[in-house]
Amino acid sequence: MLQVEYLPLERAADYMKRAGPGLLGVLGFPAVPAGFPDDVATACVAAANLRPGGAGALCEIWSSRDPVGSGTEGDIRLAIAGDFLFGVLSVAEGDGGLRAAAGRAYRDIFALLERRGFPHAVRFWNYLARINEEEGGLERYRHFNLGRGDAFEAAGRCRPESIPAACALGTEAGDRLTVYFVAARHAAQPVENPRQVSAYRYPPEHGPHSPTFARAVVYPAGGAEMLFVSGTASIVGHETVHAGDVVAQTRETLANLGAVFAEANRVSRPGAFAIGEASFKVYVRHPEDAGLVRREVFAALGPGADAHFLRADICRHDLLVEIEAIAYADAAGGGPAAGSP
Ligand code: 3EB
Repeated sequence: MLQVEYLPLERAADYMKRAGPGLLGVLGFPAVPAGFPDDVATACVAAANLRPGGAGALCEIWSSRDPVGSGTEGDIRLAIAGDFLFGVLSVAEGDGGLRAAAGRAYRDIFALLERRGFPHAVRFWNYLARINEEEGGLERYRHFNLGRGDAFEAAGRCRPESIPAACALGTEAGDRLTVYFVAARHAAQPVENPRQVSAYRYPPEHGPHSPTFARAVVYPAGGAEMLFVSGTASIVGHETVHAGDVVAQTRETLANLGAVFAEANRVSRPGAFAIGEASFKVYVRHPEDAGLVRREVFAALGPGADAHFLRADICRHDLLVEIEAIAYADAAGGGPAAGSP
């Protein structure tokens, strides 16, 4: 079993001490606390924390109650615990450009997963600079899709049942491609959204290679399943809806999340995943929209929702907001208690 916690920087260092040897990885938006042990996989992602009234970073901390082994292979920092392999890679794009960098990154990751015996990709997070800028007549997100697609095809990973959950966001600085991921020993169950065309079947108007991700993935770990929900946006069918209206986009996104949770419960078991008990990262394109987005999110998910807000570019220029989620199955005992590593 994996746990994830989202904490402001000033609380993350404390949490890290309590997590002790069970720590797998730490992501900092945009910074991680000093003093992490060397064997913990970390990366900083240039996305500002939109916590109201507070500057400071948001830290995403992955831990496990299972014994953790860690290592480095090439550009990949990895940690293994129980059924799961957690990995982080952050590379300069280099002269070959984004398509080549994405292709290399994913080929290296897939080779690692096969070698280490965790062949099932569950969830990828992708962060790249200037995601909506054009290079050579093609948007950089679309270059990224080409490179990622090259690697999925080379690895024979394009069957719908082996496509992982994912997100792809634009960062504020640098020319680095940062990818972190969860892979597993056993196959996961992909979940699609009946309100949306599967992303891997988007028509060519959205780019020369469709994005390789499932709307969500359920990892079937006995009575302790986890649900990884991909970045979810204001898309119905395959088209953006409510261009220019951040409130309507947020509501549509929440409706899509509701549909994904319903579908996850249909493919696993009734009531397994409760949206109100999930954890969320909310990406907002324009920082001045953060207040409106917060209001909609807490109105829909409840005032106590575990939702964290970051400034990032979304992978279509007309999308203003994107939300991802993680949930634990509501098994006997209710999953891990908040704050206990
Ligand atoms: C969408 O639904 C919005 O390229 O990995 C969401 C989640 C989006 C993942 C990806 C893109 C990705 O198409 C964008």
